[in-house]
Amino acid sequence: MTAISREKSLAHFAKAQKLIPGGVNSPARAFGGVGGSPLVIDRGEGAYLYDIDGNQLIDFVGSWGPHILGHQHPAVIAAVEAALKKGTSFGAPTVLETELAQVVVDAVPSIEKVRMVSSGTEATMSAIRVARGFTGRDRIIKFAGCYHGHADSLLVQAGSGALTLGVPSSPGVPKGCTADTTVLDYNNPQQLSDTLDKIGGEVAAIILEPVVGNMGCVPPEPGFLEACRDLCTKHGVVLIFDEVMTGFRVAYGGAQERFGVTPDMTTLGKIVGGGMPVGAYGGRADIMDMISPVGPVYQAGTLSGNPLAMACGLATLKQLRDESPYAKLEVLTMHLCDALSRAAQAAGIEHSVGQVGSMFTLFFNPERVVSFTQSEKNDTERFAKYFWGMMDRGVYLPCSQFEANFVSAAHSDEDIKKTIDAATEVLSSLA
Ligand code: HOZ
Repeated sequence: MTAISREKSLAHFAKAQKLIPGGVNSPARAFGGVGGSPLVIDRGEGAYLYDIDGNQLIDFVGSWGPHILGHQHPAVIAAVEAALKKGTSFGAPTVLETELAQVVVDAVPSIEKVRMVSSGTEATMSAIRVARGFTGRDRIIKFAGCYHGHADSLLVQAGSGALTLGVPSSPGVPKGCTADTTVLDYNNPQQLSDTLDKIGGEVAAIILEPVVGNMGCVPPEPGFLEACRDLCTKHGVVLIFDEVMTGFRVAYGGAQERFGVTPDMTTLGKIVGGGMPVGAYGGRADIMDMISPVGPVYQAGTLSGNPLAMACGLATLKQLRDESPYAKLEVLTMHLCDALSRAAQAAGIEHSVGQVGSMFTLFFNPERVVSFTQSEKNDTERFAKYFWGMMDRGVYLPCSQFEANFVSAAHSDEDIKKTIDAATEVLSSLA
């Protein structure tokens, strides 16, 4: 086995660092959690990425979630090409945005009306504003290790890049912006119940990732989502599922379909845009009708509902609806996770695996990770060695122990076999 060549990536990234803070437009991709510098990507095709040095890599990042169909799915490319020929942006209603809204409403149990925005951050930020407007209350509850984008009020004990880089609560966020944010432990219904008994009357919304993807893949414990639902109903609190990562991923209708728990509002991103910059938030019609111009809560955006982005998202969702790759993805991912676990066990490496559908994380942690408390025990040094070992064998993983891996419908049995062989070799070398 020889390490992949990285000369061109290294040279280009050195230039990028002089022009862009840290050389990246989003810190999670800076390789800060594993050391070294990122590969610079030239293109994606199906299950593979190709970097500017010409390396082919089996991709388990999928642009951090959107590419459930793999890169450049022909139906998606054709739809975007057709939209492109009509113009790139109008700042006016189009048929495409209503078509995508209809597909989303049909798919996601909680969504009766939906508003398109341009990112997951915008979706969560706006959903919180609407929940506050609807309830007339200010306080929100989030859970440690969940990441809901970088809006001020939500950047408190946040997961993803913030956790990887050790700044889960960011400087630059005024105290006033987080004074109304209460942070609790994920998967702890008793703590949530006790808290709401004390302050329930002040709380506008509880926001959570129904399966956490941003401290690695952490599933909800049985009963946790149901408890969130019941307690929100009891205290008149708006329950928001942040399904930016899980929407159209863990089931076509998201985690709420998979677990049978319906929130009041849902935020979407990633797959809903098929790889274009799209976020969306939706929910009960009486809550969504708080939004301007029907109601008084203001939210707007020049590129919201952008026709190229709508075409891309619409083609992706139609493909998922009509082909339904979910059962196959589940089997493939379970097979991969079982094999990774067996390889780690054979090498005597303490580990646990979190998996829901085609999202998973191999944790270098002796404990099952159910909340932020256990995730702090991850052996991040061992993860970094694993990451680079896999990279040198042509497998591209998320560059942080605190992120989820994604399997796509483009991954073949052969890709999964190659990944298992690579992992078996790397893990035995880390014993
Ligand atoms: N929030 C994304 C992962 N959890 C990171 C996006 C990026 O860096 O591209």
